[in-house]
Amino acid sequence: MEQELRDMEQQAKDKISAAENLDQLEKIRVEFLGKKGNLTTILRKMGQLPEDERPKIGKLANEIRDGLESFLKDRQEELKEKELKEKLEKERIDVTLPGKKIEQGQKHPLNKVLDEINEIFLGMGYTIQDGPEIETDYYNFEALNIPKGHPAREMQDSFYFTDEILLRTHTSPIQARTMEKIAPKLPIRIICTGKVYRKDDDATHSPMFHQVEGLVVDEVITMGDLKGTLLNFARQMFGEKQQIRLRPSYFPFTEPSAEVDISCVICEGSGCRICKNTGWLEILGAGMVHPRVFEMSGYDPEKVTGFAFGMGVERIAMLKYGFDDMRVFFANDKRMFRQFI
Ligand code: 2NL
Repeated sequence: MEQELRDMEQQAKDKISAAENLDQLEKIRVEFLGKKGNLTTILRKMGQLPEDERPKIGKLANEIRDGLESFLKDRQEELKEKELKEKLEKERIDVTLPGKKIEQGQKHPLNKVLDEINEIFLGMGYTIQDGPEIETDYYNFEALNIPKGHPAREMQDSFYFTDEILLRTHTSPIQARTMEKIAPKLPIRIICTGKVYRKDDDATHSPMFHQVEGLVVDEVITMGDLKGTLLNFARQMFGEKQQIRLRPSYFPFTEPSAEVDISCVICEGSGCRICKNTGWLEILGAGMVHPRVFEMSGYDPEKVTGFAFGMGVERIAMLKYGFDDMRVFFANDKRMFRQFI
Protein backbone atom coordinates (compact mmCIF):
# COMPACT_ATOMS: atom_id res chain seq x y z
CA MET A 1 0.00 0.00 0.00
CA GLU A 2 2.87 2.28 0.78
CA GLN A 3 4.20 1.60 -2.71
CA GLU A 4 0.77 2.29 -4.17
CA LEU A 5 0.70 5.68 -2.44
CA ARG A 6 4.19 6.55 -3.61
CA ASP A 7 3.34 5.55 -7.21
CA MET A 8 0.25 7.67 -7.07
CA GLU A 9 2.31 10.57 -5.73
CA GLN A 10 4.81 10.29 -8.57
CA GLN A 11 2.06 10.01 -11.16
CA ALA A 12 0.32 13.08 -9.79
CA LYS A 13 3.55 15.08 -9.73
CA ASP A 14 4.30 14.13 -13.35
CA LYS A 15 0.83 15.14 -14.48
CA ILE A 16 0.93 18.40 -12.51
CA SER A 17 4.28 19.31 -14.06
CA ALA A 18 2.95 18.54 -17.53
CA ALA A 19 -0.28 20.54 -17.15
CA GLU A 20 -0.44 23.30 -19.72
CA ASN A 21 -3.16 25.47 -18.25
CA LEU A 22 -5.29 26.12 -15.18
CA ASP A 23 -8.22 24.07 -16.52
CA GLN A 24 -6.07 20.99 -16.92
CA LEU A 25 -4.57 21.55 -13.49
CA GLU A 26 -8.00 21.65 -11.88
CA LYS A 27 -8.94 18.36 -13.55
CA ILE A 28 -5.75 16.78 -12.21
CA ARG A 29 -6.55 18.05 -8.69
CA VAL A 30 -9.98 16.42 -8.83
CA GLU A 31 -8.49 13.21 -10.28
CA PHE A 32 -6.00 12.76 -7.42
CA LEU A 33 -7.21 14.77 -4.43
CA GLY A 34 -10.97 15.07 -5.03
CA LYS A 35 -13.63 13.33 -2.93
CA LYS A 36 -13.74 10.43 -5.35
CA GLY A 37 -10.09 10.83 -6.36
CA ASN A 38 -7.21 8.34 -6.35
CA LEU A 39 -5.99 9.16 -2.84
CA THR A 40 -9.41 8.52 -1.33
CA THR A 41 -9.75 5.30 -3.29
CA ILE A 42 -6.46 4.03 -1.86
CA LEU A 43 -7.30 5.07 1.68
CA ARG A 44 -10.64 3.25 1.46
CA LYS A 45 -8.60 0.08 1.39
CA MET A 46 -6.95 0.92 4.76
CA GLY A 47 -9.43 -1.39 6.46
CA GLN A 48 -7.69 -4.38 4.90
CA LEU A 49 -4.40 -3.48 6.61
CA PRO A 50 -3.25 -4.90 9.86
CA GLU A 51 -4.19 -2.49 12.61
CA ASP A 52 -0.59 -1.59 13.60
CA GLU A 53 0.28 -0.45 10.04
CA ARG A 54 -2.65 1.89 9.72
CA PRO A 55 -1.18 4.94 11.58
CA LYS A 56 2.00 4.79 9.52
CA ILE A 57 0.07 4.66 6.24
CA GLY A 58 -2.33 7.33 7.44
CA LYS A 59 0.57 9.63 8.29
CA LEU A 60 2.20 8.97 4.92
CA ALA A 61 -1.09 9.66 3.12
CA ASN A 62 -1.43 13.00 4.93
CA GLU A 63 2.14 13.95 4.04
CA ILE A 64 1.58 13.03 0.41
CA ARG A 65 -1.67 15.02 0.29
CA ASP A 66 -0.03 18.11 1.86
CA GLY A 67 2.95 17.74 -0.46
CA LEU A 68 0.77 17.42 -3.55
CA GLU A 69 -1.39 20.36 -2.49
CA SER A 70 1.58 22.67 -2.18
CA PHE A 71 3.09 21.30 -5.41
CA LEU A 72 -0.22 21.99 -7.11
CA LYS A 73 -0.35 25.50 -5.68
CA ASP A 74 3.11 26.34 -6.97
CA ARG A 75 2.22 25.05 -10.43
CA GLN A 76 -1.02 27.02 -10.30
CA GLU A 77 0.93 30.26 -9.63
CA GLU A 78 3.28 29.46 -12.49
CA LEU A 79 0.45 28.83 -14.92
CA LYS A 80 -1.45 31.94 -13.80
CA GLU A 81 1.56 34.04 -14.52
CA LYS A 82 2.08 32.32 -17.87
CA GLU A 83 -1.54 32.92 -18.90
CA LEU A 84 -1.36 36.58 -17.89
CA LYS A 85 1.83 37.01 -19.85
CA GLU A 86 0.26 35.46 -22.94
CA LYS A 87 -2.80 37.67 -22.59
CA LEU A 88 -0.67 40.80 -22.29
CA GLU A 89 1.35 39.71 -25.26
CA LYS A 90 -1.79 39.37 -27.36
CA GLU A 91 -3.54 42.54 -26.16
CA ARG A 92 -0.55 44.79 -26.19
CA ILE A 93 -1.58 48.43 -25.85
CA ASP A 94 0.45 51.07 -27.60
CA VAL A 95 0.67 53.74 -24.93
CA THR A 96 2.44 56.06 -27.36
CA LEU A 97 -0.65 56.32 -29.60
CA PRO A 98 -2.17 59.82 -29.47
CA GLY A 99 -5.45 59.98 -27.50
CA LYS A 100 -8.85 60.70 -28.94
CA LYS A 101 -9.26 64.43 -29.24
CA ILE A 102 -12.37 65.96 -27.75
CA GLU A 103 -13.22 68.95 -29.87
CA GLN A 104 -14.00 72.08 -27.97
CA GLY A 105 -16.95 74.10 -29.17
CA GLN A 106 -17.32 77.83 -28.89
CA LYS A 107 -19.82 80.61 -29.13
CA HIS A 108 -20.89 81.67 -32.60
CA PRO A 109 -19.13 84.96 -33.44
CA LEU A 110 -22.51 86.63 -33.99
CA ASN A 111 -23.63 85.68 -30.50
CA LYS A 112 -20.33 86.96 -29.11
CA VAL A 113 -20.92 90.32 -30.75
CA LEU A 114 -24.56 90.33 -29.63
CA ASP A 115 -23.45 89.65 -26.04
CA GLU A 116 -20.93 92.45 -26.25
CA ILE A 117 -23.49 94.93 -27.58
CA ASN A 118 -25.99 93.92 -24.89
CA GLU A 119 -23.32 94.27 -22.21
CA ILE A 120 -22.48 97.83 -23.31
CA PHE A 121 -26.12 98.95 -23.19
CA LEU A 122 -26.84 97.10 -19.94
CA GLY A 123 -23.99 99.21 -18.55
CA MET A 124 -25.90 102.34 -19.61
CA GLY A 125 -29.02 101.21 -17.75
CA TYR A 126 -30.95 99.63 -20.62
CA THR A 127 -32.96 96.42 -20.26
CA ILE A 128 -33.13 93.74 -22.94
CA GLN A 129 -36.45 92.95 -24.64
CA ASP A 130 -37.48 90.39 -27.20
CA GLY A 131 -40.60 89.56 -29.15
CA PRO A 132 -42.12 87.27 -31.79
CA GLU A 133 -40.36 86.59 -35.09
CA ILE A 134 -43.73 86.00 -36.75
CA GLU A 135 -45.41 89.38 -36.66
CA THR A 136 -48.58 91.09 -37.70
CA ASP A 137 -48.65 93.73 -40.40
CA TYR A 138 -49.74 96.17 -37.70
CA TYR A 139 -46.67 95.90 -35.42
CA ASN A 140 -44.17 95.35 -38.23
CA PHE A 141 -45.34 98.29 -40.37
CA GLU A 142 -48.44 100.25 -39.36
CA ALA A 143 -47.35 101.09 -35.79
CA LEU A 144 -44.01 102.27 -37.16
CA ASN A 145 -45.55 104.79 -39.52
CA ILE A 146 -45.08 102.59 -42.57
CA PRO A 147 -48.55 102.87 -44.10
CA LYS A 148 -50.11 100.65 -46.76
CA GLY A 149 -48.51 101.32 -50.14
CA HIS A 150 -45.06 102.07 -48.65
CA PRO A 151 -42.25 100.44 -50.70
CA ALA A 152 -40.93 98.56 -47.61
CA ARG A 153 -44.11 96.49 -47.69
CA GLU A 154 -43.54 95.17 -51.20
CA MET A 155 -44.07 91.41 -51.48
CA GLN A 156 -40.58 90.97 -52.93
CA ASP A 157 -38.99 92.48 -49.78
CA SER A 158 -40.76 90.45 -47.08
CA PHE A 159 -41.81 86.87 -46.31
CA TYR A 160 -45.59 86.78 -45.90
CA PHE A 161 -47.68 83.93 -44.46
CA THR A 162 -50.93 85.76 -45.22
CA ASP A 163 -51.77 89.37 -46.10
CA GLU A 164 -51.62 90.23 -42.41
CA ILE A 165 -48.90 87.89 -41.04
CA LEU A 166 -45.20 87.91 -41.95
CA LEU A 167 -41.70 87.27 -40.68
CA ARG A 168 -40.61 90.49 -39.00
CA THR A 169 -38.39 92.58 -41.28
CA HIS A 170 -36.78 94.44 -38.36
CA THR A 171 -36.74 94.36 -34.54
CA SER A 172 -38.76 97.59 -34.31
CA PRO A 173 -42.06 95.76 -33.60
CA ILE A 174 -40.55 94.72 -30.23
CA GLN A 175 -40.18 98.40 -29.41
CA ALA A 176 -43.68 99.24 -30.65
CA ARG A 177 -45.12 96.46 -28.45
CA THR A 178 -43.08 97.59 -25.43
CA MET A 179 -44.17 101.21 -25.78
CA GLU A 180 -47.81 100.15 -26.10
CA LYS A 181 -47.49 98.08 -22.93
CA ILE A 182 -45.74 100.74 -20.82
CA ALA A 183 -47.40 103.97 -22.07
CA PRO A 184 -48.07 106.47 -20.62
CA LYS A 185 -45.44 105.60 -17.99
CA LEU A 186 -41.88 106.91 -18.32
CA PRO A 187 -39.03 106.32 -18.91
CA ILE A 188 -38.27 103.57 -21.43
CA ARG A 189 -34.68 102.47 -21.97
CA ILE A 190 -34.61 99.21 -23.94
CA ILE A 191 -32.42 97.27 -26.28
CA CYS A 192 -34.11 94.79 -28.67
CA THR A 193 -32.17 92.07 -30.40
CA GLY A 194 -33.07 89.17 -32.63
CA LYS A 195 -33.41 87.55 -36.01
CA VAL A 196 -35.09 89.45 -38.84
CA TYR A 197 -36.01 88.32 -42.36
CA ARG A 198 -35.89 89.91 -45.78
CA LYS A 199 -35.91 88.54 -49.31
CA ASP A 200 -32.24 89.30 -50.01
CA ASP A 201 -29.40 86.90 -50.73
CA ASP A 202 -25.85 87.86 -51.78
CA ALA A 203 -22.36 88.42 -50.28
CA THR A 204 -23.55 91.27 -48.05
CA HIS A 205 -27.24 90.27 -47.60
CA SER A 206 -28.68 87.12 -46.04
CA PRO A 207 -32.43 86.34 -45.99
CA MET A 208 -32.09 85.98 -42.20
CA PHE A 209 -29.92 88.36 -40.26
CA HIS A 210 -29.70 89.94 -36.82
CA GLN A 211 -30.57 93.40 -35.62
CA VAL A 212 -30.06 95.37 -32.48
CA GLU A 213 -32.32 98.33 -31.89
CA GLY A 214 -32.39 100.75 -29.01
CA LEU A 215 -35.15 103.05 -27.77
CA VAL A 216 -35.14 105.72 -25.10
CA VAL A 217 -38.32 107.61 -24.20
CA ASP A 218 -38.61 110.28 -21.50
CA GLU A 219 -39.76 113.86 -20.96
CA VAL A 220 -36.78 115.64 -22.42
CA ILE A 221 -34.60 113.50 -24.63
CA THR A 222 -32.50 115.29 -27.24
CA MET A 223 -30.41 114.53 -30.28
CA GLY A 224 -27.43 115.32 -28.01
CA ASP A 225 -28.38 112.35 -25.81
CA LEU A 226 -28.52 110.19 -28.93
CA LYS A 227 -25.11 111.30 -30.11
CA GLY A 228 -23.49 110.86 -26.67
CA THR A 229 -24.99 107.40 -26.32
CA LEU A 230 -23.78 106.27 -29.74
CA LEU A 231 -20.31 107.74 -29.21
CA ASN A 232 -20.04 105.85 -25.92
CA PHE A 233 -21.16 102.67 -27.70
CA ALA A 234 -18.70 103.12 -30.59
CA ARG A 235 -15.79 103.67 -28.18
CA GLN A 236 -16.59 100.60 -26.07
CA MET A 237 -17.15 98.47 -29.15
CA PHE A 238 -14.36 99.65 -31.46
CA GLY A 239 -11.88 101.49 -29.24
CA GLU A 240 -11.34 104.63 -27.20
CA LYS A 241 -10.11 106.71 -30.16
CA GLN A 242 -13.37 106.33 -32.09
CA GLN A 243 -15.16 109.31 -33.55
CA ILE A 244 -18.70 109.26 -34.88
CA ARG A 245 -20.42 111.30 -37.55
CA LEU A 246 -24.14 111.85 -38.16
CA ARG A 247 -25.46 112.48 -41.68
CA PRO A 248 -29.07 113.50 -42.42
CA SER A 249 -31.19 110.61 -43.64
CA TYR A 250 -34.73 109.30 -43.75
CA PHE A 251 -36.59 106.58 -41.84
CA PRO A 252 -40.40 106.45 -41.68
CA PHE A 253 -40.34 106.02 -37.88
CA THR A 254 -37.94 108.84 -36.93
CA GLU A 255 -37.82 112.58 -37.59
CA PRO A 256 -35.19 113.88 -37.92
CA SER A 257 -33.23 110.81 -38.99
CA ALA A 258 -29.50 110.18 -39.40
CA GLU A 259 -27.04 107.67 -40.74
CA VAL A 260 -24.27 107.15 -38.21
CA ASP A 261 -20.66 106.53 -39.24
CA ILE A 262 -17.68 105.51 -37.13
CA SER A 263 -14.11 106.35 -38.07
CA CYS A 264 -12.68 103.52 -40.17
CA VAL A 265 -11.53 100.62 -37.98
CA ILE A 266 -8.80 99.74 -40.50
CA CYS A 267 -7.12 103.07 -41.33
CA GLU A 268 -8.42 105.11 -38.37
CA GLY A 269 -9.68 107.79 -40.72
CA SER A 270 -6.83 108.30 -43.18
CA GLY A 271 -8.58 106.47 -46.02
CA CYS A 272 -8.31 102.91 -47.29
CA ARG A 273 -10.00 100.29 -49.47
CA ILE A 274 -12.47 99.24 -46.74
CA CYS A 275 -13.82 102.77 -46.18
CA LYS A 276 -13.50 103.62 -49.90
CA ASN A 277 -11.07 106.40 -48.99
CA THR A 278 -13.65 108.32 -46.96
CA GLY A 279 -12.18 107.48 -43.54
CA TRP A 280 -15.72 106.59 -42.32
CA LEU A 281 -17.82 103.43 -42.06
CA GLU A 282 -21.60 103.46 -41.85
CA ILE A 283 -22.73 101.26 -38.96
CA LEU A 284 -26.18 102.35 -37.90
CA GLY A 285 -29.29 104.38 -38.46
CA ALA A 286 -30.93 106.53 -35.84
CA GLY A 287 -33.24 109.45 -35.15
CA MET A 288 -35.82 111.07 -32.90
CA VAL A 289 -38.98 108.97 -32.55
CA HIS A 290 -41.65 110.18 -35.01
CA PRO A 291 -44.72 111.82 -33.37
CA ARG A 292 -47.02 109.45 -35.29
CA VAL A 293 -45.22 106.44 -33.73
CA PHE A 294 -45.70 107.92 -30.22
CA GLU A 295 -49.38 108.54 -30.94
CA MET A 296 -50.04 104.99 -32.13
CA SER A 297 -48.35 103.44 -29.12
CA GLY A 298 -50.26 105.53 -26.61
CA TYR A 299 -47.85 108.38 -25.78
CA ASP A 300 -48.72 112.05 -26.17
CA PRO A 301 -46.12 113.40 -28.65
CA GLU A 302 -46.54 116.84 -27.04
CA LYS A 303 -45.35 115.47 -23.70
CA VAL A 304 -42.66 112.90 -24.49
CA THR A 305 -39.57 112.74 -26.60
CA GLY A 306 -37.25 109.91 -27.50
CA PHE A 307 -34.53 108.58 -29.71
CA ALA A 308 -34.12 105.24 -31.44
CA PHE A 309 -31.38 103.55 -33.38
CA GLY A 310 -30.85 100.31 -35.24
CA MET A 311 -27.89 98.32 -36.51
CA GLY A 312 -27.15 95.05 -38.24
CA VAL A 313 -25.20 92.64 -36.03
CA GLU A 314 -23.58 90.91 -39.05
CA ARG A 315 -22.23 94.23 -40.27
CA ILE A 316 -20.70 95.03 -36.86
CA ALA A 317 -19.21 91.52 -36.65
CA MET A 318 -17.80 91.76 -40.21
CA LEU A 319 -16.06 95.04 -39.33
CA LYS A 320 -14.81 93.67 -36.01
CA TYR A 321 -13.44 90.47 -37.54
CA GLY A 322 -12.54 91.77 -41.00
CA PHE A 323 -14.88 89.51 -43.02
CA ASP A 324 -16.01 90.58 -46.44
CA ASP A 325 -18.62 87.86 -46.94
CA MET A 326 -21.63 87.56 -44.63
CA ARG A 327 -22.30 83.98 -45.69
CA VAL A 328 -19.38 82.82 -43.54
CA PHE A 329 -21.61 83.32 -40.48
CA PHE A 330 -24.16 80.83 -41.75
CA ALA A 331 -21.89 78.23 -43.36
CA ASN A 332 -21.23 76.72 -39.91
CA ASP A 333 -17.59 75.94 -40.64
CA LYS A 334 -16.00 75.50 -37.22
CA ARG A 335 -12.51 76.12 -38.62
CA MET A 336 -13.60 79.62 -39.58
CA PHE A 337 -15.10 80.39 -36.17
CA ARG A 338 -12.13 78.91 -34.28
CA GLN A 339 -9.98 81.76 -35.52
CA PHE A 340 -12.04 84.24 -33.57
CA ILE A 341 -12.09 82.66 -30.10
C1 2NL B 1 -31.00 100.68 -39.48
C2 2NL B 1 -31.85 101.77 -38.94
C3 2NL B 1 -33.36 102.28 -37.22
C4 2NL B 1 -35.09 102.71 -35.65
C5 2NL B 1 -34.31 101.82 -36.35
C6 2NL B 1 -37.13 102.76 -34.30
C7 2NL B 1 -38.03 102.03 -33.61
C8 2NL B 1 -39.15 102.65 -33.09
C9 2NL B 1 -39.33 103.98 -33.25
C10 2NL B 1 -38.40 104.67 -33.95
CL1 2NL B 1 -40.32 101.75 -32.25
N1 2NL B 1 -37.32 104.06 -34.47
N2 2NL B 1 -36.06 102.16 -34.81
C11 2NL B 1 -34.91 104.07 -35.80
C12 2NL B 1 -33.95 104.51 -36.68
C13 2NL B 1 -33.17 103.61 -37.40
O1 2NL B 1 -32.63 101.33 -37.89
O2 2NL B 1 -30.21 100.93 -40.34
N3 2NL B 1 -31.14 99.47 -38.97
C14 2NL B 1 -30.37 98.38 -39.42
